[in-house]
Amino acid sequence: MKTVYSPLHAGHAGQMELVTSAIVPGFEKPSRAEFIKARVESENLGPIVLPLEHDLAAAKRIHKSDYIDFLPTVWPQWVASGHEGTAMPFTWPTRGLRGDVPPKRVDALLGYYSFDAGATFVEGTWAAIKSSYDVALTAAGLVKGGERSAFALCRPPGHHAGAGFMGGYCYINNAAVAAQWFLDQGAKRISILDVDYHHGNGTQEIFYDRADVQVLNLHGDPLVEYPFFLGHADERGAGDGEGFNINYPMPFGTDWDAWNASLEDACGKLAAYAPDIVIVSLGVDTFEKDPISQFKLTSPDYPKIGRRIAKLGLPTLFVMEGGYAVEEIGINAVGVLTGFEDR
Ligand code: OKS
Ligand code: ZN
Repeated sequence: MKTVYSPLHAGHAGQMELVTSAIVPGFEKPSRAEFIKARVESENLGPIVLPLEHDLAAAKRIHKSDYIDFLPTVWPQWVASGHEGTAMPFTWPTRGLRGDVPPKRVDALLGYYSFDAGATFVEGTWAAIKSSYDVALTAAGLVKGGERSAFALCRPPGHHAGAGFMGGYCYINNAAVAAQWFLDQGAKRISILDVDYHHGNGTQEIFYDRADVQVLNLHGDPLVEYPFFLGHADERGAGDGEGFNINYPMPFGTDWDAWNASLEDACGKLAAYAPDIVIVSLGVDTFEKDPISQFKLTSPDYPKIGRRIAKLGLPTLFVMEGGYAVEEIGINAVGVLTGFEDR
């Protein structure tokens, strides 16, 4: 299969990250995409192509317009305000505060448009966000054009980004953009299968009341794992979307057998939905050695994921999400893709 990749991701570098009790170098760093790209090459997965540039209309089909317009202004506003370093939010309009009045300072606007401190900006961040969006839409175009599958090597990732907010390393929800784009191109139903370790709260929020996008999410139980405030099993969709959001929260220490049982159930529900296209939010932070995660999948498990998805027999777009064990991220991510190709 073809991989779509942009070198512009690399400008999103050197940012700092707030973790429990410290500020540390970001886990979501450029080497992630470079290790994956190197493995795509060494495994001869297929050609690596650059993205085509797209305007932001497809982003605004699922994101709020003011939120998308804000993103390119962050770094220029940050610098104009006399700041340097990493632009990071620090105040959020939670319960009891006004979430409807945008403040007039960039540091406050960062909080207005986010749910945590995990989506930070440096000079090259907007160009990276835009390139990741272009990568997703270009790969979607390959699938629409008749390819059985394509790999969008997106960085930064997207599944935590909601209609009007960023967070968790995510700004534009690449998988959600692609899903809406397929529908706008004439598809009737899309399934998004999110196998990242973390719940894709943004994807769930965006499609929660809709029947034309089925969202299936396998992840660490939000009672004890990020993003904490969404992803429980009783979240099944609302209104027209009732029954089309399916969550599989799992405990710390989940291994292949237990994880695979969830995947099997999800694939059954996906097949019953009979979508035109499957979008896989491909995170490999389920890996036993992932530095921020608590599942126990091993490298030989990843090709099995790909094989199971291939058995669905549907056009499939893989969109890169998380995974932070950079030494093995290429082996594991590309393992899913070679498994899909049954080799
Ligand atoms: C606190 C930790 C934030 C975890 C973000 C998780 C990102 C991810 N700094 N989502 O799939 O991998
Ligand atoms: Zn993740």
